[in-house]
Amino acid sequence: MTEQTSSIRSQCPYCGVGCGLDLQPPAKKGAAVRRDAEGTPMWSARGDKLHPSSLGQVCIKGATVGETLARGRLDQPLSRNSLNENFEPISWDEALERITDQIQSSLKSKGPDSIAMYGSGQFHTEDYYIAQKLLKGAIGTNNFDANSRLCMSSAVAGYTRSLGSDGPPCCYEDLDHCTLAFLIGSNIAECHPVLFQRLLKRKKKHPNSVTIVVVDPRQTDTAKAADIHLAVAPGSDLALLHGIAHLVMRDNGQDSEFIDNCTDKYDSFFDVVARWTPRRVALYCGIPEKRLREVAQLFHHRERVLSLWSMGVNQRREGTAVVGGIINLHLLTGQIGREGSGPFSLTGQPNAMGGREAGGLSHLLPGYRQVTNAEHRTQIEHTWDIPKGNISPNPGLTAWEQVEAMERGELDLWWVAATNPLVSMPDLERVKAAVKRCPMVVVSEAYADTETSHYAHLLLPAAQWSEKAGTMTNSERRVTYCPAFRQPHRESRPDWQVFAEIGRRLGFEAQFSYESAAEVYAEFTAVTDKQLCDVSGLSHQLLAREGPQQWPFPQKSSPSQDSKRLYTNQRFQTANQRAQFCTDQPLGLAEPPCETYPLILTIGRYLGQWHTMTRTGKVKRLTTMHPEPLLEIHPKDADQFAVKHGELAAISSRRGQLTARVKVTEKIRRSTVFLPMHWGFTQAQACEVNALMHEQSCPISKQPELKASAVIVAPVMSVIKPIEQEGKRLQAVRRLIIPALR
Ligand SMILES: Nc1nc2c(c(=O)[nH]1)N[C@H]1C(S)=C(S)[C@@H](COP(=O)(O)OP(=O)(O)OC[C@H]3O[C@@H](n4cnc5c(=O)[nH]c(N)nc54)[C@H](O)[C@@H]3O)O[C@H]1N2
Ligand SMILES: Nc1nc2c(c(=O)[nH]1)N[C@H]1C(S)=C(S)[C@@H](COP(=O)(O)OP(=O)(O)OC[C@H]3O[C@@H](n4cnc5c(=O)[nH]c(N)nc54)[C@H](O)[C@@H]3O)O[C@H]1N2
Ligand code: SF4
Ligand SMILES: [Mo]
Repeated sequence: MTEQTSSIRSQCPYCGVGCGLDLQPPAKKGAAVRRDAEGTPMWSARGDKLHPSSLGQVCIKGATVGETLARGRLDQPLSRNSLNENFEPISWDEALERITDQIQSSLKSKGPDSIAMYGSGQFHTEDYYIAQKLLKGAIGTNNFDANSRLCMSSAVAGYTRSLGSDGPPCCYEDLDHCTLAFLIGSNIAECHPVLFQRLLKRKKKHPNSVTIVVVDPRQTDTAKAADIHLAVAPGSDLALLHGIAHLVMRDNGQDSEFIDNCTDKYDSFFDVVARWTPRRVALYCGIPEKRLREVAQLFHHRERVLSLWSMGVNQRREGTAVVGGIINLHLLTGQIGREGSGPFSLTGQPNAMGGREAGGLSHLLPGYRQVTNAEHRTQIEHTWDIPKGNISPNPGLTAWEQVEAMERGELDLWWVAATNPLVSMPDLERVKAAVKRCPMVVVSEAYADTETSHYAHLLLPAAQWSEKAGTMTNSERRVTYCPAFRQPHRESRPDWQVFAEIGRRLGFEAQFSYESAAEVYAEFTAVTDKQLCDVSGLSHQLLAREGPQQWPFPQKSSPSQDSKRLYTNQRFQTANQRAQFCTDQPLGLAEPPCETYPLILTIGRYLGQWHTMTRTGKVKRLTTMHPEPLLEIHPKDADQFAVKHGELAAISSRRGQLTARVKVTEKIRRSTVFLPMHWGFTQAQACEVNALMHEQSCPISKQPELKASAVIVAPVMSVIKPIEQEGKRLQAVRRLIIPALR
């Protein structure tokens, strides 16, 4: 393609709000060419006023995306035989032949389950669709999983258990109509900023129109805007939700008609909740009973309750149960499928939603189908024109199970694409040891020198967003067409094209011959026909012409149709169309605090950084905003553990230790400490937080508890330099850690 010279519209490639961007080419008639820090002509971004999800708004990450696109990229395929050697350039043809040979020999010697791919919510839907078709259809293993396993899988499992299917029922407009916004385990001020601004604007204009409740162990910027902040103990949310239900029932606030007509298992739910009396809940969660009662009153009396959640809920070993606890409250009060109300998961990545639709987890097939369902497998085998029985009936390895399989020496080929697991997976030392056992690790990456590249044998340069056409679905089920408007960097190629080429080389010529991403999308949309996530009426052409559309969007739909909310008829996706109450008992944390590790470390995000910093780490404005990771600790804990504001502390868990600078703050509850996730081992300010975290996960969603592990904090003996000069010194300083308490 040639570089576009006029402005174009696309979806922001960062968070799941999925804002519309209006992108301007480097040079406009008569104006100077804009350049990035390396002097490369640079596109600039502003909010797209016509995008219905964001109405012209953007945050600082979206606004600076143009600065990240060309810098520090991976130029060409690189290869080496062992991790001790340096990489050598290799042609695409040789690289693809190497992968094909490995697949064929593994198929012969160990079978299809010795091959696995780990993809990403930052794929376009087209990349996702071809990736899982390659693994599940051509290779014959369901070992395709994505980083959504670390992110949204508890929401997926929770919706499915309660409502019969995945699919967030709400839309952003509900933020303008709700009278109670109940935010639990979500820091939208930093992580979904455009939605936060929308809510805040309304609150400022009509302070009495909406009450905001925030449940978070930290007083985040989100919590600062709340009418009530419940600073719960980490891992106590399910008891809190049961406690709210208990009080609503005690006051006769349940919607009996809705419960009778539209739900099952209310009696068992009643039995579980009956035990969670207000005093017991207040003690368990570490909050004042009065506050709990106030929140229950709001749930009872407010007409339109909107619950919003993200990682504080999903990343828990009882994540699915907590999601069930949230949905329970909406079933109890009949608050679902109506304007301004419902349970609404905020998706993390820009296209994790599209991934779920395209079969992008190891238990899924396209169109919200399941690999364990024989009818679903037959339908997909028919579409793909592959022999009956080719798709395995067993769920494939999830993200962490892929690591365990490498540990046992069972994987021959691990293909990582559009994710950086050597930063983002739990228990990193274990991950490193496991990956070293895998004979062939392929990493498809847009940028050079990511942490995961250090563990690769083969590096494939990926054309990224802006360089390839595709679609993405945001948190409110809205699909946006993202056109290619820049030349792919050097030898980089779109991920889907690479996956399709492997499919053809494996002998599936007809199944993987596509002229364009539009053709891939057409095949995908057709298989969603009559499914809940029906997008069979969409195409690249329609989206480019009519703009972003929400699903369901069946064939012959009109772009002006109303797909704002699911379940408006109060019929659900279960076999008897009734929603199910969940009856789980709270379990608490997998690794509770103890005498040796008396504090709970929680990990989250900063407003100006994105995950492992491969993109946002290249923007000066953003790195200036957050020069280094800071350990947040309550003054009384700082005192007890003898660490001081501005100095370095050693943080240790059962799995490892690291150092970080201390920020003493009353904005975190006692016995909880916080670190950001962003700084991997290649960063000057390296802080490998996930070396401390454990892998214990929810048995239903298989999502690891990335939000909590037990740690101890101790001072570090060293000369403290000002932050700017510190740089790589942090690493040297590690050796000086005094692990014991003063
Ligand atoms: N700036 C920025 N924005 C992002 C991202 C980014 O990297 N940077 N990433 C995107 C992605 S993929 C995701 S998944 C989302 C994540 O979005 P969020 O989930 O909002 O972000 P986190 O900071 O991971 O965690 C949210 C909050 O959970 C709280 N928490 C910890 N433990 C508990 C608990 O036991 N109970 C409760 N109730 N709360 C708890 C933490 O204190 C934290 O404030 O953000 C998206 N947006
Ligand atoms: N302790 C703890 N751990 C966490 C979390 C937490 O809250 N706490 N959050 C978890 C969550 S929710 C998430 S989503 C993960 C995120 O963790 P990751 O997915 O590991 O983080 P990213 O930095 O977004 O990685 C995406 C990679 O894809 C590359 N890339 C960008 N575009 C393309 C493309 O088009 N093609 C290819 N092939 N590559 C591309 C980027 O350069 C980058 O290296 O972290 C998880 N880990
Ligand atoms: S809120 Fe999310 S989608 Fe919107 S501009 Fe910011 S990062 Fe992009
Ligand atoms: Mo995420």
